[in-house]
Amino acid sequence: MPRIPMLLLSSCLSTLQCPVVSGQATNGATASSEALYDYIVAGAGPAGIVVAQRFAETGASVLLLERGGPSTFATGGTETVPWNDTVTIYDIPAYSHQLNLIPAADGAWCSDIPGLAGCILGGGSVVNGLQWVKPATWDFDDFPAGWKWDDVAPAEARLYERNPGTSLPSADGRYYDQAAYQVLTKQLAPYGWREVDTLVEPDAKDMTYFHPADNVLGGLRAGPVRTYLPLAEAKENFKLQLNTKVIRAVRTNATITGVEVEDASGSRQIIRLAQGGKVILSAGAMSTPRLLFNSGIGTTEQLRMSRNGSISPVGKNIQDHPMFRLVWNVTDPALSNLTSLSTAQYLNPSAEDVALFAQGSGPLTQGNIRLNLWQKITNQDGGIRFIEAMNFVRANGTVLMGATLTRGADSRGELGIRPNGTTYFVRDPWLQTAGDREAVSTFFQLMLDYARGPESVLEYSRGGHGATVEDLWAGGFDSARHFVGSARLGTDDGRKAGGSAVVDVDARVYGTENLFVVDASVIPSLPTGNSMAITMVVAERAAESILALREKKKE
Ligand SMILES: Cc1cc2nc3c(=O)[nH]c(=O)nc-3n(C[C@H](O)[C@H](O)[C@H](O)COP(=O)(O)OP(=O)(O)OC[C@H]3O[C@@H](n4cnc5c(N)ncnc54)[C@H](O)[C@@H]3O)c2cc1C
Ligand SMILES: *[C@@H]1O[C@H](CO)[C@@H](O)[C@H](O)[C@H]1NC(C)=O
Ligand SMILES: *[C@@H]1O[C@H](CO)[C@@H](O)[C@H](O)[C@H]1NC(C)=O
Ligand SMILES: *[C@@H]1O[C@H](CO)[C@@H](O)[C@H](O)[C@H]1NC(C)=O
Ligand SMILES: *[C@@H]1O[C@H](CO)[C@@H](O)[C@H](O)[C@H]1NC(C)=O
Ligand SMILES: *[C@@H]1O[C@H](CO)[C@@H](O)[C@H](O)[C@H]1NC(C)=O
Ligand SMILES: *[C@@H]1O[C@H](CO)[C@@H](O)[C@H](O)[C@H]1NC(C)=O
Ligand SMILES: CC(=O)N[C@H]1CO[C@H](CO)[C@@H](O)[C@@H]1O
Repeated sequence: MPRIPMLLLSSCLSTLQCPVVSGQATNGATASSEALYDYIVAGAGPAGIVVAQRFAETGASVLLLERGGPSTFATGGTETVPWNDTVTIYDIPAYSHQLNLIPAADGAWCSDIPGLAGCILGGGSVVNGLQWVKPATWDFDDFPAGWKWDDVAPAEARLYERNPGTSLPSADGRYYDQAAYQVLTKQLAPYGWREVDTLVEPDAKDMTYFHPADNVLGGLRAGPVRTYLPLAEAKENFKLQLNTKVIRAVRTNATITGVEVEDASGSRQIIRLAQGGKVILSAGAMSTPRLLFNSGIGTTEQLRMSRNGSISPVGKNIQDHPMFRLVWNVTDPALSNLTSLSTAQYLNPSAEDVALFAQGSGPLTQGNIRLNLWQKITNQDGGIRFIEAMNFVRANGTVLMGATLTRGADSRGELGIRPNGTTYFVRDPWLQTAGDREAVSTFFQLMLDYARGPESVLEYSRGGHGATVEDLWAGGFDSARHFVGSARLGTDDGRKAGGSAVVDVDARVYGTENLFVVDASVIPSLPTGNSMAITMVVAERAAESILALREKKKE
């Protein structure tokens, strides 16, 4: 392999090669690695792993860079549990919603963004709630031609072939710990709701409920770390490098020549692309914008224009599902003996549950959500929005309903970068519009009406049957951690007046030759459900486009 001379960046050769943002910007990258890559992918989350694997299977040389360390046992993760030394806390489905309570997982979260995301091999896919929600066909309506439902269907099929998800995670065919399911099915029974298998009918999202589909395979957490990464690692032309933080794409005008990275000791290096190579940013919706800003691409406010950046509406369109945690008390004495395992019982499981787990069965093989429900809300002005509620039990005799406002929500936030390199909300993305608040209130009223119905088995925990919509609002809301849109994909080039897109239909950053974004950032509007599956569909579809560019060039 040819040796590349050391690159000294102590002085900028031209303004356009200079890093833009202070704090994260370089002033001391000294060495350059000797290898040259066809593809450098920044971030090994759901999107980054999928695109890197698809590139690697063509025989191209691929470097996948991840700032975090290993996660699952198979990847070298060391956070095993006392009762099984071949599984880590990330492997166990029942730990998915408890990870924030497990100190050993503290290092898994990103520390430099305004919300929760995983900064560990697998990104969100190893720390998330395991909800495997296949996108609805209309979730692609706001994408441009080439990305509509019919266009992405083959990409989806490829994804589900490897990573199908399951509505029945326990191998023995039983559902465990079903208190929330039993209570809610009874509560909904009088009102015409329909039980569906969401994996079979992903478009059934109005007055439907179901056992959630979990991202579980063989009793363990599934996802790209298990279903894609091993395929890539089997190829000699693929390299995964952990504990390596990408700082920026190194560019000369429109051409990217490599990336600047920082290792765990803080030392910096330039890794170079081969001739015709491409850099893919897959750092997630709250971190990819940092990489763009640092590469001189963003809004004037974020770039402090004196540095001659390229103007682009990076961060402008960030969106998320707001989530309300509503606690309902069970009032029906016939249901009062329903109990649910506590967090302590999951973390220190019984010998029986440990033995079941070893067989791929039992409560430890399930995620924590017990029943999902969807409702379509039509506002006074005709606007349509969806509500998804994820239900489980945190205390006996109660149901915790995580009600989230999803597709149709039209609030938009803006993500910026601070001088020290952390990203923050210039404007937060939740419930900024009257229409979004109206839809939430309508859903609250419906649940209160049900609670006051003759056959009700629930009442709101604060205020009981006298509770009002205002009482439900009073509990506040939180992020559902489903961030999208901070580098949206579209044909309306954001460098031009009125344009909003950061990347074109090939996921290429406008104004660059060979810089791409492939992750939840490019999704133009909120999906109807949780964002992991649609992000992986987008990655499969983007890999197709990016590989086709190479073919086009050959011709
Ligand atoms: C707590 C939580 C619960 C969730 N629950 C669900 C759920 O149940 N179902 C669902 O569908 N979705 C859920 N989500 C959302 C889902 O996980 C995300 O939509 C999805 O992971 C987004 O994938 P991504 O590839 O865009 O980015 P990410 O998953 O954020 O991956 C980005 C990767 O890039 C790495 N990275 C970041 N910056 C750099 C850098 N500078 N250099 C190198 N590497 C870098 C990160 O470490 C990470 O590995 C949840 C998210 C969280 C945080
Ligand atoms: C970059 O662009 C500037 C301005 O258009 C031009 O003068 C310069 O030659 C370009 N640099 C390279 C290396 O192409
Ligand atoms: C709960 O009570 C019902 C009768 O009301 C009974 O049929 C059922 O077995 C009880 N369940 C448990 C777990 O005790
Ligand atoms: C519910 O009650 C059962 C039986 O008393 C107990 O084992 C369990 O820990 C309780 N669950 C919660 C969530 O408190
Ligand atoms: C640990 O979990 C794995 C994976 O489910 C299983 O194969 C193994 O038998 C378990 N070991 C023990 C000691 O339970
Ligand atoms: C970055 O700056 C913000 C705002 O000044 C501060 O709150 C935050 O703690 C800083 N973070 C780091 C990692 O320095
Ligand atoms: C609901 O249950 C909780 C805990 O048992 C209790 O504190 C609260 O008062 C109950 N709410 C109502 C309205 O009865
Ligand atoms: C095209 C452009 O914006 N050029 C600017 C680059 O930065 C210098 C100095 O900061 C300005 O003088 C140029 O106008």
